[in-house]
Amino acid sequence: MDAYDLITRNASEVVTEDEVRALADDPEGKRAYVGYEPSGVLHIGHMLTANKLIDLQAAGFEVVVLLADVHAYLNGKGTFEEIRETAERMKAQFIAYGLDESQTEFVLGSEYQLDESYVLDLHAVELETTLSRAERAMAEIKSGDGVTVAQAVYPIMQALDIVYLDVDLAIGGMEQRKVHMLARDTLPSIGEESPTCMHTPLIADLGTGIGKMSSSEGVTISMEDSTEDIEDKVNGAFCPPTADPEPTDEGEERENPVLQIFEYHVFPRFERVVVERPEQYGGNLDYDDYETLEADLESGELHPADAKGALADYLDELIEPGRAKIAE
Ligand code: IYR
Repeated sequence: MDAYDLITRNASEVVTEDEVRALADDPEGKRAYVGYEPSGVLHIGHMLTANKLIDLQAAGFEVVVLLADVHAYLNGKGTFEEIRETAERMKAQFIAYGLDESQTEFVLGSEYQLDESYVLDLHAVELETTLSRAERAMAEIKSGDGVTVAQAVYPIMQALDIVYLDVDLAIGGMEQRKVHMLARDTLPSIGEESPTCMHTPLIADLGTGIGKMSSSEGVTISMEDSTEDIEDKVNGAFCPPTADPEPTDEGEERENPVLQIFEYHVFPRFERVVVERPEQYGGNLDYDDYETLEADLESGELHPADAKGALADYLDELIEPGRAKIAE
């Protein structure tokens, strides 16, 4: 796979393609980052952007993980002390998941976000940003009802992080896209370049395939899950024999979360995927790419129950090192 294909594989959106191509042409020394509000336990959404960071490391990028303690505080996630403690636990789980410690720079937001120059730049960008734009940027990120002033400051700080961490590429799930668009539009007003961004897909709710999987509602998978928890959750997942399920009777769009997890979590991390089956049901199936597995599910060659069994095993393998860290 060439560098551009590796850097952009499984991305939902690249802003812009030309800018990412320029980075891919000479990735050595280029810096990419993802920011996370610290939470005690990694869930499958964190793992998805982490997969992209692992791709970027393989392509030669330097990777920065921002443990966004001030952002979590502004979003009502607890006291500063609680959030900082959580950040340490989160870092250990990222390393257990596969981010190479010697190649990853972990930064706590409060290390630089309280500096005078940062705060003055923050106020300069505040002058250029309407409240309604900040509110729209936060729609998919904010917690709780209503929007606080703190939550309006949040996306502006996120934009400034790109400048202060000196990164060439900002990564986030699709829910971060409006914050990044705000950054592209407003950073030039303080003499900075519009940042290059890339967004990873959101996985649908495991049980229904509707909407996005969330840690606050529905079924999610996290590093805290036992092997049995993962088996139960995956066995209960929505998995029709197609990658493109019909909408519900109410017209809600649906995805196949089992296939999504194979595509975005399993194939990027394993060279081959073996679906074990007894000889009497045709014996094992062996895949080295996602597309063939999808085609087999659609044709009926691969039964959803067998696909789920294999998915639970591979997810368990991905989660095990983090689970062991949490238990320490
Ligand atoms: N908004 C992110 C957290 C975050 C991301 C970045 I990139 C930052 O520079 C700061 C915070 C979230 O929703 O978790």
